[in-house]
Parts: sequence; structure tokens; C-alpha cells
Amino acid sequence: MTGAVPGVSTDEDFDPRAIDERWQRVWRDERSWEVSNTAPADKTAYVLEMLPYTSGEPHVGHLKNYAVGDAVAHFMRRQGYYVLHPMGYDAFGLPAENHAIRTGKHPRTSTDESIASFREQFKQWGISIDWTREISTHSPEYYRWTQWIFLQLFKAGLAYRKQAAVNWCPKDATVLANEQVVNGRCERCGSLVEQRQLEQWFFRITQYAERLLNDLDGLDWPTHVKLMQQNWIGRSEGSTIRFPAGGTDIEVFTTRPDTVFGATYLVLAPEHPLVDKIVPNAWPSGVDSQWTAGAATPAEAVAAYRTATGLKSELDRQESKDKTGVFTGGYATNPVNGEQIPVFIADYVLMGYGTGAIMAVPGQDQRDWDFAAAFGLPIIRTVETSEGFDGEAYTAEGPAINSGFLNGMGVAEAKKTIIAWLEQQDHGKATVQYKLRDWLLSRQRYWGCPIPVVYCDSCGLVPVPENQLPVRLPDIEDYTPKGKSPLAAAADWVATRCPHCDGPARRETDTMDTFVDSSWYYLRYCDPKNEQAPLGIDAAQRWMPINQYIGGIEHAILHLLYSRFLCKALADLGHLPVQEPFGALFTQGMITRNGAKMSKSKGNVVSPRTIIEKYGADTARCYVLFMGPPDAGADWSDTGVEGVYRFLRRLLRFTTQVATSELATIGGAADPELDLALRRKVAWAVKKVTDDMSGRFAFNTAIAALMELTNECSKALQEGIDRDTVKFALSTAASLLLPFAPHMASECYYMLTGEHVWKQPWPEPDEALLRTETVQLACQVNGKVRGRISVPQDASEDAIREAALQLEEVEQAVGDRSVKRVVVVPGRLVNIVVG
Ligand code: ANZ
Ligand code: ZN
Repeated sequence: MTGAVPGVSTDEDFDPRAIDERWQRVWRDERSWEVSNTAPADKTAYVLEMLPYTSGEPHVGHLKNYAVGDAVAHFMRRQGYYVLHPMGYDAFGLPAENHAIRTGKHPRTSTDESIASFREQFKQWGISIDWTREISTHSPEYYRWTQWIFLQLFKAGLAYRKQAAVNWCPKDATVLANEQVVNGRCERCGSLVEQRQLEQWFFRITQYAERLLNDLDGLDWPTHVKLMQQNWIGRSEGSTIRFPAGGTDIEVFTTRPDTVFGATYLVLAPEHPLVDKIVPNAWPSGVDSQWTAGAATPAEAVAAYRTATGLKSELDRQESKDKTGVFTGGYATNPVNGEQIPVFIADYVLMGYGTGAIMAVPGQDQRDWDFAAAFGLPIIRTVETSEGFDGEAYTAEGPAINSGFLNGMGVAEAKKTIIAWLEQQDHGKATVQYKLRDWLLSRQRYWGCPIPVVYCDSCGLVPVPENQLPVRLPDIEDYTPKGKSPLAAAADWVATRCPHCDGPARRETDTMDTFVDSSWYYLRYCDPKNEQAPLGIDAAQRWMPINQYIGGIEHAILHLLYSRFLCKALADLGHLPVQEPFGALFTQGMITRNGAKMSKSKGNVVSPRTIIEKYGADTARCYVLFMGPPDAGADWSDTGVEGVYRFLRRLLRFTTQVATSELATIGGAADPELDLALRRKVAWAVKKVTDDMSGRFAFNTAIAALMELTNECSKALQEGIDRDTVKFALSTAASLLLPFAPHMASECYYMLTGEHVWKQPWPEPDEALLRTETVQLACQVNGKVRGRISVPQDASEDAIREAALQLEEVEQAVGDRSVKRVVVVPGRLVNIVVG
């Protein structure tokens, strides 16, 4: 030691890496974060961050995610909970496979390397994880249960196969989920996506649409995430209406049955099966040449239009600005007025929604208006427009017009009346539609969980018996996609025997979407070694639902929805005692650099590894929590990192000074007033940090409070303070710091008390000191800060107003203008509005 004060470490002595390692060793040797499945069930809590997708190395986004989760886990432990805080890896999927195609390295090799790197980093960061529960979705011990879950869904009719138009990426030669298609292009490689018909596996998530929607109510989730789920599920109330057409009925779905008198044509999706039934051999006489698209016969026009549509993705179709279509040559009868109306096909009508057919009401629907305008179709308004309104569809409310017995009714009443009439006349009925589609889970790729079914020539599709699981993913050498799964080329693996008749059979060669793997992993953590089931009911009862789930907003829709579905399905089948997996959700904001998303191509990536090598884990963790409200985005700043580093260094310096001092007072004679002020500051900090952490996730302001407390300690040490008081202040600061900077907190607390801070209950503020606590309020005049006042915490608004107006700087700024208004924002500021 070379410091001026004997026994006090200088800044050069500060070696955060040594401190990290010292405490990480203690936690490992002590198994500090392990929890047992015999922990008292009323004292258990489950804190979980979304598991990382293991390709490459962890980035600062991961650091933030796990720093947030770890803060919550520490905080809950200190409140007496046995906290389950596990870790695993989402290990199957395209990136590893694409990497393998590029480099020839087996996906398992690159995945295992990535996992090793993540694991090492998590340990280096000192995240408090129960490592005995670690899982990886690509291990046979895990995917055995993914397959088992698939079989349960299959038995229950919730997994099925059907021919379906799928998004096809010609370059990756694979089917893409809708969400992997961005602006009509493959999310990964940017190729234009085509539509193809393939036999696919689906989970029947649509059967759960209503419950997935309704049960959002009971969840403690950010409103915007609930809204995103709501929109994705997309519930629409309306009715179906049948229009007789040449010996058959065309059924449409509409949310506006009240406008049926204005339906001047029908539109079918081009691939609608009824199209072929209503197409006549020849065009009706006198038909507009624009309606026929120059084709000799309706069948020809339809065929040409269908081909053109097949090249468009669903998204293109939904968003297509130019309304295209052709006349089918057929007519339908409007059931309310007997009018004969033409039937078109157009790609703005989607086969997968409603009935795949619409009644077009150009007067009230802009898409129909555009189409009618393009094709010279009649427009009848059925809702009275406001004065001067013209030239577009009228979508607002108003009394019904041109609508027979509905005339004069408002929209809601007209809807009710027409639905009753349709039902009575047997022309249609009230219905509810959802946007949600069944979950397409087949992937024609290698690196995924094999789907456990075989195809037998005599028995057809046969599920693999549970006692033969797992169906292992074989090692292969050529992963290049060829339109079929690369597994199809593994002849030895594909050829198998039928579990039913023992005859020759072929294995399913599609693998599962990785969203299947990650939609149940949180269950396995509860009981990771169970060999009889994915988890025991007892274990589920003890830990589920998750008290706090933490992750990126990019998973706000699919991952959460799929997990909720799976949870409900397993609960319905008797395998789970809970209906919802994630009781509370927190979504952290993204870290940017110079305002841009970090990416290798931009060369603006901050690697957690470099930060930790330079500053240690606590600075890195504290900094990502200190950058701003953790649910908001924040820009990386190297000076910000330095600031946090200096704060931790100072805390350690003061701690060392106090811990090694044998004097009763430090820095001079103790001043009783200063003593009281410091003890008040401690009470304030305890309350502030506790409040900020209690469901608010305001880690940034909590850390700021600890910086303030540290500054107070510094002042006291210079001006003279009782050693016990400053020791109390510093040990409380260390205690409150544990969730953010666990190594430094452990070090400081141990130096001062000889105890392990993570075993101490969370501090409680001294209420008596809190009451006499004063707060500082900024005083603004017309929004500009002019000075500050100190008032008792419980001061009345009148007293605050008075004090602010008497402040000299305020008086000067007000001058001879008159005070219009005084706004008091409790605990923060006073704004004096003058004019
Ligand atoms: C007549 C009508 C009149 C409509 C009106 C709307 C306004 P949401 O709210 O999204 O459920 N529609 C129905 N099936 C469709 C399909 N397969 N492809 C494209 N559009 C379809 O929308 C329901 C409305 O979207 C339905 O109500 C139908 O147009 C159209 F003033 O029917 B409506
Ligand atoms: Zn068989």
C-alpha cells in the first residue's frame, strides 16, 4: 500500500477483476444461487430472462438483459424468497446451419462453441445462476421432451398436417414463417419470397384464440405488449352472409353487415375453391373489356390471374395499392334486395381470413372504393355522409340510407337489426373472426428437433411411441438445403420400421421451428433432471408461473404467444397446473451506439468482454442499468462507463479507509448535525432504492441515489464524522448495491462487517429519520431553473409555494411581472408561471 493514509488503497490498487474472481469463487464454492425443489412453496419466486439464442458471442444487449434480471433476482432473495434463476441456450436454428453451409463446420460444433462462450461470459459477469439447472434445447435430453410435447398435442388433435401455401425463400430453400418475411423478402437473406404449396405441420393455436385474448387481462405486462398480442390475435365481430350464385352459395364474412344494401359486387380470393364452380364457359354478352383482362374465356382470365397472384406474398397482397382483379363471368344475388351483382376475383382478398370471400361495399370501404373506381362498378352510399363529404369511402358513423328497413338507424342498431333478419331468413349469422393463424412449425432444415412421426406404406402416418424417444438428429455432412430437408438425404436414418406393423417406413424429415423449443424451456428449469416427464406437477406447482420474465420487445408477439398457447394446451391435457407462464413481464430497451443499432457491418459493436477486461463486471453491469430507464433505448457512452467506474472506485476507497481506521471519529471532530444529516441520507437512500426496485425497474435512479449517498459519505469523511455512523452509511450503501454490482457490494460489506451481504435481509429505512427528511426542489420561473429550496419531505403545497416565491433568485427572475400560476411537482420541482 502506498496511500497517504496508512491502510487505504489508492486508486492504482483498485483491481476489480480480482474482486470479481474472489466473490465468484465464494458463490461457486458455497453454491449460493442453487435452490432446491423442496424449498417452501409459499416462499418461492421464479425470475427469468429470455434464454439467449446461441450464435456467436454475447453482446451488450445480453448484458443488459441479464443485468436487469439479476438485479430482480438479488432483490427478491434479500426479501426472503427462494429464487429460481436458471440459464439455458436456444441452440437449434438457421444461423448455425447457415454457418455450417459456409464453413463446413458441423452446426453442433459451432453451437457448442457459442454456448461455451455464453456460459463463460455469464460466469464472468457474476450473474447469480443456479447452474445445476442448465439446459440446452439441442441436447437429446431436452428435445426428447420437445418431441413428447409434440406427441401430446398430436394425440389431442392440436398438431396436424395440411397442404398449405407457404412462404418460400428460394435462396435458403426453406419455408419461412410469416414473421420471417419482411416487406416480401426473406428476413435473413433478403431474397424475394414466393408462395408454394407443401404438406406442413401445424399447431392448432387458433383453437385458443379467445382464451389467449381474454387471459391477457390478468397479466402484469406492459400495455403496449398486450396491445401487440391483441392485434396479432385480431378479433373481429361481424357476420357471415350467403349470396346465392349459380346453384351454389358464396358465403362472405363482414364486420359491416349493416352496409349490405350497398354491396354492388362480390370478390373471392383467387384461390377460392368456389371460383371454378361459378365460372361460365363464355363471357356474358356486352361485358366490359377491362373486366376480362383481354382473355378469351373466363377460365383463361382466372388462370392467368391466379398465376400472377402466386408470385405475391400475403403481405404484398394486403398492402397492394393498385387494385387488380378479373371478372369471373358469374353473378350472385344480394339476399336483401334480389339485385344481381358481378363476382370478381382479386388478390386483396385473402384465402386465409374469414371465408376467403367478401361483399364489396365501395360506399363504405376504401379498398372496395378503389377497386370499384378502377373497374367502373356502381357505388351506393348506405351511411349518410357529413356535409360536403365526397370522393371516397365514408367509414364514420351516421344514419343508414338507401337501406330499406335499416334506414335511419345508427351503425350499431343497424348491425343488430340486419343480423337478426339474416338469421331469421337463414341468409347468414353472427360470427367472430380472428386474424391469428395456426402455427406452422415444419422447417425443411437440418438443425432442428426432429418431428417424431413415421410414414408407413400400410398404416400411413404413425407417431413414434413415447418410449422410443428421443428420435435423435443424425450427424450428416451435407446441410445444403435442396427444397427438402437435408435429412431426406440421410437414407439410413430415414429408413425405419413402422412402430405399428413393423413394416418398412420412412421418418418425417422436416424439423421443428425453433420457437417450439423455446416455448416450453422455462418449464424444464423447474425439474431439469426429470426422466418421466418434462417436469413433475409438484415442481410446476412450486415454481410456476414465472414471477418476473425479462426480455426484448422483439419477442413481444410470437415467443410469448406460443409459450402461452403451449402452457394452456399442456394445462388442458393435465400436465401443468397453470394456464399462464409469465405473470409479469418487463421488456428492456435497446442499446445503441451513436444513435445506431450495433452491428458488425457498421463496426460499432461494444463487446462486453472488452469492457469487463478493462473495468470489471460491476462497472459493466451498473453502467447498462444506469444508462437510463431500462425499458427505454439508450446510447452507449464511454465517458458514462468511466463515471460508473469512478463511483465504484470511490466507494471502495472510502470503505477501505473506514474499515481500516481505528479512530472513533474520522476526518476531525464529529459534528452532531452532520451525523444526523448522514443518517437521514441513509434512510432516504434505503427508501429510494427500495421504491425504485419495487416493480418500477428504475435501476438508473436507484444507482444515482447510491452515488449521492457515497458523495455524502465523502463529505462527512472530510468534515469529521463518527466512525460508526459512516460505517453504517457505507455498509448500507454496499447492501443496497448488491443487485447492481454484486462483487463490489460483497467486498465492501465484508470489509466493514465481516458478513456476506447476500445473506442479509434487505435494509429497511428508519422511518423516524425519513419523516424529518428534507427534500430539494428545483425552482423554475417560466420553465427555467433559477435555484433550489430545501423543504421538509412532508411540507404542504402552500408551504412549498411560499418558500419558492421567497427565494432570492426567484424574486429576481420574477421582477415586477405578476405570478400567474405556481405548479408544484411533489419531490421534484416548483414552476412559477409569470406573465
Ligand atoms: C363489407 C364491408 C363494408 C367491410 C364496410 C368493411 C367495411 P377486419 O376488421 O380486419 O376483420 N374482409 C373479410 N374477409 C376478407 C378477406 N379474406 N380478405 C380481405 N378482406 C376481407 O375486416 C373485416 C372486413 O374486411 C370485412 O368487412 C370485409 O369487408 C373484409 F363498410 O365487408 B367488410
Ligand atoms: Zn405400419
